[in-house]
Amino acid sequence: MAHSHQVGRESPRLNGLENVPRPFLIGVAGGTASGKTSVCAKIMEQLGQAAVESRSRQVCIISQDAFYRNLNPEEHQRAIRGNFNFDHPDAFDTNLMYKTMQDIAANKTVEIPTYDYVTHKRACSVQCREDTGQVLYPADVVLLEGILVFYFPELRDMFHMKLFVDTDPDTRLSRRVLRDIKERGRDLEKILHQYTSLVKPAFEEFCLPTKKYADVIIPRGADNTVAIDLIVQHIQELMRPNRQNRRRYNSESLVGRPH
Ligand code: UZR
Ligand code: MG
Repeated sequence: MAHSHQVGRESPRLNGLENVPRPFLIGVAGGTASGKTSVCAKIMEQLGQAAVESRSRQVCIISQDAFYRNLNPEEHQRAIRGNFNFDHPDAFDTNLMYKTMQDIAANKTVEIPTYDYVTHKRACSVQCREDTGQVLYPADVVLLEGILVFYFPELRDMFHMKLFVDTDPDTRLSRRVLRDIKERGRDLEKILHQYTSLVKPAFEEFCLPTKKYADVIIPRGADNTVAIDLIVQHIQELMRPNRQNRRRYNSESLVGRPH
């Protein structure tokens, strides 16, 4: 991947208040159906009530699933049979994901592709101007959630806060079964085959080892209201105007903007 100069660069620690950037980038990783999306939704909901001046109150969530790459015909056939490994790092368009996150970090407006789990296809190419893609305007806080958001070093190093949602595997499998039947048009046999042959081994090989990069590990996912409250309070505290250490922030920081 390009921009290799970024490899190995430590992201700012939580107590690095002297440089609170805008947007504040939060990575949320964890196994399939661990509750990443729900944790992000709760953080977003609670930050909406932040004591931040209303014009600058903006939080958005991006899913790594939006960056699944387009498959060739042979891969697509395998996907239909449930034999394509969507839990492997190679399943993603990492360059597009990284480029998009860099643009977001530079406060540019970006287009996020829409992915369709039923057809295993991107519903909208990045170039297309149809309504299916999501246009993302510069925001104060951007959450990127996905199974492998801490796997790629260049991406991992961009986050100012890293969360790992750590939910019991049995709970995840049962949620996954229900969700795949209801929302992703799968049958039980295929789901279980895919889970044992691809999803679980890939989780253990690629996702679980990235837990060590997390700043905060959230047991039980979205049920853990105490952890979510603490994280939200911390983000609010970092971004609150008129804080004692505000003078230490640079002019581009979130709290340093005129209001
Ligand atoms: P979350 N996935 C699909 O089921 N179909 C696709 O076309 C693309 C991805 C699944 C993928 C992974 N695995 O486990 C999951 N499979 O989406 C990640 N098989 O999504 O983090 O919401 O569980
Ligand atoms: Mg999800």
